[in-house]
Amino acid sequence: MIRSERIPERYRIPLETGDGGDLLEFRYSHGDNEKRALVYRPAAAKNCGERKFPAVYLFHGGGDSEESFFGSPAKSPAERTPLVPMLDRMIAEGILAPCFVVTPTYYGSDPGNARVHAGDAAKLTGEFWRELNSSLIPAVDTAFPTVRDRDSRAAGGFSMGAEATWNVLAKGAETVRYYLPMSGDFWAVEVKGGATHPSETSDALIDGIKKQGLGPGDYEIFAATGTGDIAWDAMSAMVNELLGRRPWFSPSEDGGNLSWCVSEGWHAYEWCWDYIAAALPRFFPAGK
Ligand code: FER
Repeated sequence: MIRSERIPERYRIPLETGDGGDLLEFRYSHGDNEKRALVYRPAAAKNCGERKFPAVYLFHGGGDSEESFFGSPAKSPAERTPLVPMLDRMIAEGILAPCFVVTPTYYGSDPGNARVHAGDAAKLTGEFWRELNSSLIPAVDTAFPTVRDRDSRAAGGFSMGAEATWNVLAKGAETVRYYLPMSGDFWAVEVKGGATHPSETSDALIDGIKKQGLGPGDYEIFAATGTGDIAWDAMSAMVNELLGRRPWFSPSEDGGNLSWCVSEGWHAYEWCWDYIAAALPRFFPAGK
């Protein structure tokens, strides 16, 4: 177990305009849906010649939107979340490799679009890996200088976005090596099945991994939540079960593929900054 640490206050302070990355609006199609995502482009990716960068995909929580992780690009940096300043500073300080961070939505773009959550959103989070792999990743790789390789991609999410993340690993992991589920378990068996059916939930994840022909060296997970989080019971039961499922999962402390990071936090993006700051440099250390 890794004890989560709060981000330093300086990570919340925007860099001087022009020194950091940009927050861009990005449009792509998925079937009949015209979709919108936000994209953080690291400063190093402007006029970068042939250089290519890793990409991190982050999925929002139930009822939220593609703007939940970053805030609106229409607002001033001071009115947004700390995520852009934090990424800028971690990259500038040589902690994190310059990388793109993409925040899509698993909700459709139709006008009557209901932002359902919890059990109703699980139909969407269970399927989003298809859109990620067939539409979003190809669109990002076409529009931006990203490395076209699963070793240079991470997928993570908060709450129902964590549910979407576990589904990418279980069903569509050919595109992604690194996983960052935050405050959410895998609802393969039922809602909060990590608590009610930890063994069957773990079986579903491992069966999915096996079906894809992947081995334990092909994926790495940084799972995180807080002891005061509504996902604590379900996620801790599930992760503790997974930690004993050798060889498919084993603790990173033993050189394995699963890190379990615990804070004192609750169910809010405010605690995700800490988890993201801890996880991303493990996936994409500076100088790699
Ligand atoms: C969880 C606890 C809560 C979880 C999701 C939620 C996927 C989401 C609740 C909501 O959208 O209202 O363990 O895991």
